[in-house]
Amino acid sequence: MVKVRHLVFILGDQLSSAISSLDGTDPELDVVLMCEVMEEATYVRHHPKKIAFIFSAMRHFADELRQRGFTVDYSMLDAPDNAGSFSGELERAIKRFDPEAVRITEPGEWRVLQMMEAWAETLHCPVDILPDKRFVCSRSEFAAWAKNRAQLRMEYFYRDMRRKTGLLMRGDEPEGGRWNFDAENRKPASPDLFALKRQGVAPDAVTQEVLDLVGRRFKAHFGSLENFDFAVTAAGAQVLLDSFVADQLPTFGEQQDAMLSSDPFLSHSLLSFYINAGLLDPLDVCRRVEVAYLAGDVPLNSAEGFIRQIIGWREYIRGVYWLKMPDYRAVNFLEADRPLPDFYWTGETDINCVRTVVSETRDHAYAHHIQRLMITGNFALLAGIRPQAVHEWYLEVYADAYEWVELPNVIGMSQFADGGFLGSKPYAAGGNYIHRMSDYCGTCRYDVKKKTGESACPFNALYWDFLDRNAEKLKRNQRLGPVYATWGKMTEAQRGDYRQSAAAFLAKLDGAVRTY
Ligand code: FAD
Ligand code: DLZ
Ligand code: SF4
Repeated sequence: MVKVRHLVFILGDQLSSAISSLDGTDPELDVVLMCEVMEEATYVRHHPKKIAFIFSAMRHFADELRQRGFTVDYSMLDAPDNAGSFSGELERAIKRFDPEAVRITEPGEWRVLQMMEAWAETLHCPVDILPDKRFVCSRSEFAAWAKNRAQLRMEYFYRDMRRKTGLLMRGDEPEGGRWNFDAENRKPASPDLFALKRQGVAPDAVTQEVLDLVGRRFKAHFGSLENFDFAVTAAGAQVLLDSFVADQLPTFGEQQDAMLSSDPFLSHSLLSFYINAGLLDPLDVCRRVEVAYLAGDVPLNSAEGFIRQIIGWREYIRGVYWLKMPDYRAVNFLEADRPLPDFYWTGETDINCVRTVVSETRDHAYAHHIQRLMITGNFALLAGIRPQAVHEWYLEVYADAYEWVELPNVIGMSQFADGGFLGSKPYAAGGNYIHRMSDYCGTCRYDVKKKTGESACPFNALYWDFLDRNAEKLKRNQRLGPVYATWGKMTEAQRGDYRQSAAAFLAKLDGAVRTY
């Protein structure tokens, strides 16, 4: 048996040469462990593109470490002695290498942290769990910020992160005299928009081998493997970042909330996969965007809007996750209990907006923020779907989904299941909003202008029914005051029509179960 100093265990979303577990490592003394395991691929049935992306990026990262002189003990999924889980693979490696200690960077998921904290005892080997330095705000710093605040609000947290990083700051003042330029960022999509072709990366031999493996082993999972063009190395992701900054960032701000049937991506970056897995560093990405702004290549509303998503929302979401877990996963403020309709898996529905987003999700393992929030999320909220079923769907279907980022976005932001801890009001909207921000309604079998009845857009009656059903819990929310006032001014007959239309629609949904 070989005796090594540290066994450095690197997980599939820690693929960064600056990851804390590699700090101070010596290829002469330390061994790196990486493993593809069934438990991680199936604890929820991830989209095949996500599995392929992670496995291929892991294999490329292992090769890069080997080129730097490291011994990398890498278990492929199909290796005959693969134990199938992080714990099993670590146990086997400890037996082979007898390390003085295991070093690992803290994971993104509570579930995995629980495993890690048990390892020192169960595997009889010291385990050093190191902070993840890829975030601007550490878990303890966020906890200190949140302490003694009755309400958390992203906007104030974001300003602190601007001050801390110096991004888009002129001394103590925000660039342009305002912290937030969202007022300029709500333009609907125009169907004649000229879209620059989106760059992708053709699969190399390593990726092709992974695609064959994933195609064979994960056939039953929701999602298509066709046309896989993800970057799988840091260098590849950097090329995509550069092309986003040159081609899409200038219009990122104005198109941020828009949805267009002919273009699933618009001016979004499609960088979350790489940032979350470690191929791009979030702060480096923001600095790159700031440089483009300072060079006069992109307007401030785009640069600020983009940077806010990363050092504002992304950091805030992660802070809330670690602050509120493990209880956060089970919250259900609105007591929503309907099962997830089958069409979230099949796409077979005549609700055109939902059908479009589900089918784009199936094809790309991606949907942009407003699609996630205002189409599939909004529908689930209005229909009263159990938040934990919605959470599981989002964790399965998106290639950027890890529980630390997905869960607060779904449970808190989209389903209001935390009663307003993360956001100040539910993101609920009727068909008018979708009609204004997209071109989905023109080809829908429902009529967005009709309020009630069988041919009316279902979002319209569901919206009012949602507010009515949850009035006891929501009517004191200040931001909902005007809509409850409007509801109160309607005649009893109008309110009855809305209730009846919603009830008829919901009756059709009931009984829809997962069958894929
Ligand atoms: P862009 O629109 O180009 O934004 C730039 C970057 O900002 C993103 O790459 C991402 O890193 C960051 N960002 C933007 N909004 C958020 C946010 N709300 N939370 C965290 N980071 C953000 N994001 C995930 O990374 N994983 C998820 O599983 C996930 N699930 C979501 C579920 C719901 C219901 C909602 C409403 C949002 C979710 N988001 C999630 C946030 C956001 O939708 C995605 O980060 C974004 O769509 C990724 O696409 P993009 O890289 O093109 O983003
Ligand atoms: C998502 C994922 C998948 C599908 N497979 C693996 C794997 O086989 N090996 C691995 O190290 N990581 C994988 N991951 C990422 C982990 O699920 C992720 O590291 C944890 O959920 C912690 O965030
Ligand atoms: Fe969606 Fe209603 Fe528009 Fe149809 S009419 S696409 S259901 S918002």
